[in-house]
Amino acid sequence: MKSEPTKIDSDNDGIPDKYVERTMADKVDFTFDDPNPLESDVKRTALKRDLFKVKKDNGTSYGGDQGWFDGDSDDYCNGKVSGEEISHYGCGLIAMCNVLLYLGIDNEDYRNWSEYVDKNTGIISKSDYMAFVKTMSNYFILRGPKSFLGVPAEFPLDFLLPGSLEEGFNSFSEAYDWDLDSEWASESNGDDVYCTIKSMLKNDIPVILAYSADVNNYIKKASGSDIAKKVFFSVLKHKLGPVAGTLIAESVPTIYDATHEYKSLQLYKYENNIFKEDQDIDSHYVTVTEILEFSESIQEKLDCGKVMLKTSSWGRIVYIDYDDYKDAIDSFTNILEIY
Ligand SMILES: [Ca+2]
Ligand SMILES: [Ca+2]
Repeated sequence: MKSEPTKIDSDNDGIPDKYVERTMADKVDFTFDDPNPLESDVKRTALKRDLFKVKKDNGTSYGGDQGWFDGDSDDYCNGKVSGEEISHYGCGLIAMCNVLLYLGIDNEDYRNWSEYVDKNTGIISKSDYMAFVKTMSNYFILRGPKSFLGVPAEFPLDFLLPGSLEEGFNSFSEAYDWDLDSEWASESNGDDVYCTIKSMLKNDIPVILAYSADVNNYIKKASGSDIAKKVFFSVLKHKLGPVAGTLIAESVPTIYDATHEYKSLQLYKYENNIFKEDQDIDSHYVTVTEILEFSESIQEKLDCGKVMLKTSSWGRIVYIDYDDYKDAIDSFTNILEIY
């Protein structure tokens, strides 16, 4: 293969053979010369169509934004939760609404409600999006403290506190005959989780990704206390009987390594042709829409890791360096596999 002067991107990796600022600024993904014009430096695995946009008064957002619910006087979750609480803790619900609305764009079988994304434009209005969130909030049950709406849903003792996200999704799937199942992915193998994200995107299903540092730190602390043991024991005894209950309750404090401090996760934005640090998160759900794998020379140019996950968070595009995420995977920091 020879670099063709008439073709601006010989290897089709989104990086022009020779970048010309005057004519190409708005037309190419990366605004520099391709360091390897005949060899792909970017591998993308993306949804068939990009995530839908939500039309607001001033422009559009990338998926939904929990911030819209701040100051909203409506009640959510069967009247138990305020709009303000959705704005603080509603990221899991928003991520689920993003997935449900996306699935229904091209497949009417997955569209069992009145609000949906316009198939031609890939746009939904903000008022329709918010009405959809209100309806869905009644199906994704809150358990325990209200903040659990906004944090990863699987507990180490998940038979006591089943995660409402996968429960909600599975009950929809069953009610509407969708033939889809969901469960939280492997807790120990970052490579498996990566393959799962990839195969879901190839199957055109957005991925709900959860990250939790502060919940882990909290439980680590609480699980070592006498009160926590008493509570765990009494619940387990009630569920399982005294013998099995005691055995499991005793093992709870060992699930958490007392010396391990769970850290927050750095998010990145792509701006002026480089990845820059954005906010970092302690506990959050985002919607993954694309995987970007970069060659070494591109990682240097863009100042990023080998694998960057493109996600929707607060209605914006932000990226996660998968190497940062991979090491943190456990019961709370996990992805919702839908298959
Ligand atoms: Ca190229
Ligand atoms: Ca190239």
